[in-house]
Amino acid sequence: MSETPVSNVRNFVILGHSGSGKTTLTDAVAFKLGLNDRMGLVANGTSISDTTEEEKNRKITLFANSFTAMNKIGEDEYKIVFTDSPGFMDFYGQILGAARASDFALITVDATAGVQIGTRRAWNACKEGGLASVAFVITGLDKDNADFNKTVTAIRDTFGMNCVPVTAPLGADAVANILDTSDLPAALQDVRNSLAESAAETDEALMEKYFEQGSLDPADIRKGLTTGIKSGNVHPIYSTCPLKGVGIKELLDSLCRLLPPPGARIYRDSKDNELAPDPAAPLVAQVWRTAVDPFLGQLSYVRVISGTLATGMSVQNTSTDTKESISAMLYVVGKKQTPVAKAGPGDIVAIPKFKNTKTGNTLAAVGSTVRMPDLDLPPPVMFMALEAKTQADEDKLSTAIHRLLDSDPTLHYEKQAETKQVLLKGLGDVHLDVAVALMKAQTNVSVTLSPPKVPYRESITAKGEGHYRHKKQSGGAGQFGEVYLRVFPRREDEEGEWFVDKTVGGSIPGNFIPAVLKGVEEGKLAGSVAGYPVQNVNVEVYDGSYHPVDSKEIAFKIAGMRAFRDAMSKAKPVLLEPIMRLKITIPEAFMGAISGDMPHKRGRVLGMEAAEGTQVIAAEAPLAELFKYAAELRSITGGQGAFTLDFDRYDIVPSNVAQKIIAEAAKNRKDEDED
Ligand SMILES: Nc1nc2c(ncn2[C@@H]2O[C@H](COP(=O)(O)OP(=O)(O)OP(=O)(O)O)[C@@H](O)[C@H]2O)c(=O)[nH]1
Ligand SMILES: [Mg+2]
Repeated sequence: MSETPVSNVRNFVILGHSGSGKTTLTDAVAFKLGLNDRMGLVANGTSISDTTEEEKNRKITLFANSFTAMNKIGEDEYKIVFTDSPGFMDFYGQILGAARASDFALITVDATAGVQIGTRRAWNACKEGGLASVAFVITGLDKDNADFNKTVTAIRDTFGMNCVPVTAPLGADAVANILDTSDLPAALQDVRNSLAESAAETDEALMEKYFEQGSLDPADIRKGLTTGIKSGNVHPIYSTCPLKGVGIKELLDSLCRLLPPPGARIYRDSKDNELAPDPAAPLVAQVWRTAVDPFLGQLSYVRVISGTLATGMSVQNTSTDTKESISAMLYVVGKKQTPVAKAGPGDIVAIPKFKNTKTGNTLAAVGSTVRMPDLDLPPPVMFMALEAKTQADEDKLSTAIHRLLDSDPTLHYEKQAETKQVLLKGLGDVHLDVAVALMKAQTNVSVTLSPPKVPYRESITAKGEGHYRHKKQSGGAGQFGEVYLRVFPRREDEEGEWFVDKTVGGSIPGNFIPAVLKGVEEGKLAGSVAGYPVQNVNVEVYDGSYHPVDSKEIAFKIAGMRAFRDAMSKAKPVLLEPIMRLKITIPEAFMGAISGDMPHKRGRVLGMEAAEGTQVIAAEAPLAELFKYAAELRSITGGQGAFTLDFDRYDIVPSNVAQKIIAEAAKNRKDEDED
């Protein structure tokens, strides 16, 4: 591929609701630009973007893929760098990575479905990700019930009147470029007028001209639109039928003419310094996705922001402060890999075999300390307990998990000390299912997922006194220790020691107090209601007795533990459970269903707020009821809902629920004893 000046590079990401035709558009663009001989199709598994088994089986995109090809317009050559992204919320991490790597976004809108929640989410991802230039692509215009005008109206109603069609359907199988078509049908004249108006609004001189002439010529309209698109004040709308390849060349040519090259989007480093899109500047590039290729192993997708990457050079990973070498750079199209010698601003290349580089890391010139801001990834909302199927799987589990986590920073892994379980956390049930499938494919490790145990706690609601006298006479040396103590509730924010020695007159000699403390600590860990750790208690040891010969540490430890358990049982003990805060974003129509569902989860709605056509419900509910919420929300809303989950506090488990947990714990203890 010839070297293209940065001003002729167009780098965009395709975002949108799931099933709105992003991948079909990607395939149509790739085919039009000559990346393959036949157009790939999602439906029959030949798409150039949905290439993994997981994607082919599910017929949805799970990973963002970038492609590079040339577009010729007359004598001019443009380099098109385009990235397909998933629509499914579980893979939002991929969407954010792709948005970071792109200069502008195309948001697909299906001509039969109109603006959907994924459309708004894509818009928000652009706003939050610093992508000012956004265009809409209407897809599926060949479908029954497709309605171009209605879809344009929906886009304008939602995202503003400055969304204006630049191409429009012309009969069944053609698209007209509104600016360039000389004999525009009367029905599209109005559309052209609104284009002229939008262009005029971007510049005072143009506005004056527009008022004087009553219109603007195409060159002026183009100039105005480019200014407006760059600043995010104008959003072009394109018409396409990706499946039939209609409107694709018109789209591409218009993107080359109207949309901004690298540099219009201003990238700043973590210290807020602007980075110049200059191939001669010091290198700054960011890894926005890590894949595991079956043949090449780890493959890092890198966007060059400033400077030039070249095969063979060394770079500094300024995030991990290590050096890496660029052994090769590739353009990947399905199984086909084309080596690339140089990559400049706006380019995206896949680099194999990095040693210490993960998604989000910055690559810079050796000796540099420049870092790009981290990706602002969503916290996990779905937790499952993970278990290796066999010992052989267990042995390789840690490798498998590391490989997985390195490639997907929205996946998390946690060894829960309290429940002794290993938790896999992610953005939804499909996310975790795919992770399990990837572990099998990448490392041949089989695991099962099951609902995790809840890390319950125990506490007390009243004062209680406890006593234990430990006396053991076995042959020669005996054991003796006696402890009196009281427990009382401790506030979450209380300061000062929770364990206090209030004995007087040496009833328990000072050197045995640490042993009593150890016993109480063990008692706290072991719990008294259902075997869960005790929190928020104060303990005062106030009396006891000892024996000059038989008293020893072990005796006071046992006495401390038993006295604590005795006191707990008299202090109205309770079981505590984690309460989570939810922020649920849904279309208005599901308000009733979602808020009505909360009481069934022992939860409650705390508030509601309208936000750009969607509703945000703030609620709280116990963690125990939320393990399947990602899947439930999807089934209630048909995939139109999203939520976040944050730990809020521990709260008392209602007694009817607690009974069951206590009975379950007693049964488990019995089973363990019998084993
Ligand atoms: N009739 C018709 N069908 C289309 C068109 N574009 C896409 N489709 C079909 O719609 C379905 C979904 O298309 P995709 O391209 O996979 O949609 P996507 O946005 O990539 O979906 P996700 O990756 O799941 O987010 C496929 O079966 C396509 O064949 C179109 O222009 N016309
Ligand atoms: Mg797709």
